[in-house]
Amino acid sequence: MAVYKTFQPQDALAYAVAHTSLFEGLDPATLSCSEIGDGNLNLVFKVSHPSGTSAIVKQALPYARCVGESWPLTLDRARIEAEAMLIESELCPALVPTIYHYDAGMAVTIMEDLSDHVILRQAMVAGEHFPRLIEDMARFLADTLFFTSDLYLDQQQKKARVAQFINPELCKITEDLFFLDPYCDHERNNVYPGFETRAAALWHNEALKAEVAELKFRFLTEAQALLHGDVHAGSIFVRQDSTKVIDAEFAYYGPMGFDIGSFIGNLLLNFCGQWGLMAAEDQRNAYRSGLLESIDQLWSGFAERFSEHLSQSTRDPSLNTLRWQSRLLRGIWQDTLGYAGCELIRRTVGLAHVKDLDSIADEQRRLQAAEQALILGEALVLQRHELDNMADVLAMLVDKVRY
Ligand code: SR1
Ligand code: MG
Repeated sequence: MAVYKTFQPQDALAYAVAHTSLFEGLDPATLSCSEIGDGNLNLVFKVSHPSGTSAIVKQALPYARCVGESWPLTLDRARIEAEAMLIESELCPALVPTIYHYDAGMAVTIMEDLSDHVILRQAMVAGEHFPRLIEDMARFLADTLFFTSDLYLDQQQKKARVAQFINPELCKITEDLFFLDPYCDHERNNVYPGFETRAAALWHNEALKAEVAELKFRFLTEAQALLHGDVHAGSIFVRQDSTKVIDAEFAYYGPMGFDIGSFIGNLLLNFCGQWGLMAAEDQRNAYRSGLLESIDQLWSGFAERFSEHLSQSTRDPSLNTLRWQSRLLRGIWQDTLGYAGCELIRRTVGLAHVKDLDSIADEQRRLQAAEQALILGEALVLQRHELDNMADVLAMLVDKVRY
């Protein structure tokens, strides 16, 4: 196994030339490479030739990039990411970038360059719409969650997979950032000036903290399926006719509703952010209605496809009972709402913010949008057992949110 060293652009270029056939026959002097990463954890290099041939070289750093060397982080996340993406691409080949090569020792993955796509977060901040996104994400979630679970895998194979994806350090980040920090006066928190009193109200909301404890315990203990583990709007590339899910380094065996809820939470963060992002009221209302329709379609698309898998592909005869399967789906629904609520809260007052709120120029509007995110987050966590269907959720939402 190669000995790890942190890449400079010239190292990434030489590595891509040596480990893929993409640049064969091209003069290396005509290739260029630059570091283009703006994520929280890794280095991302783009190697390209003027003819258009290109690749991404992603390398994990031995620490969290957004904090620095004071936050050491395992390089094993590069292996986990590549192996999870390989499983996802077997299940949903069109929805994951092609992996050309990976090397656990160097913590490097070389993959398809998606420069003809844009990051969903940027596009949604700009109020753009992608017609394939919701159907593609419903499929990605239903297929990856069903086919990596005990519903489909042989029980020995499932247990080997759980071991393969033991991911303690990345899980610890989620356990802390989602379920601990926002509910106490943690030094990692990032609270807008003028929002301190509102944020502090979370620390003393005992009913909310009890529900968050329940959701955290499920995150810690429910090895239902191989999760992507970080399905936020920065982990999805979009084009009008294509969707690609990237960045699976948080993958582990956890509760299915975590992935679905993370994605819905990000649609709702954009919904809240549009209060301060889109100035024209009519246009804003139409865009926000579209987002709510998308959330509705996402859940119904997921539930329909997952139910088809349940009825057609459940392999364990003891799990093949309609009565229990509808109970399972009900549990996934309640988890989905709860984790969506946690995502709204942690992105508003925790360490890792989102541009949907942060880029609102008008300070008062930004605080109002943040307030909406907290109100919705709290309601989803607290009311997830009473909200029976998406119509109930949307009615609650319209009631609580400022138009
Ligand atoms: C220190 S990592 C902060 C966040 O970035 C990742 O994408 C995850 O969402 C994590 O919570
Ligand atoms: Mg990421």
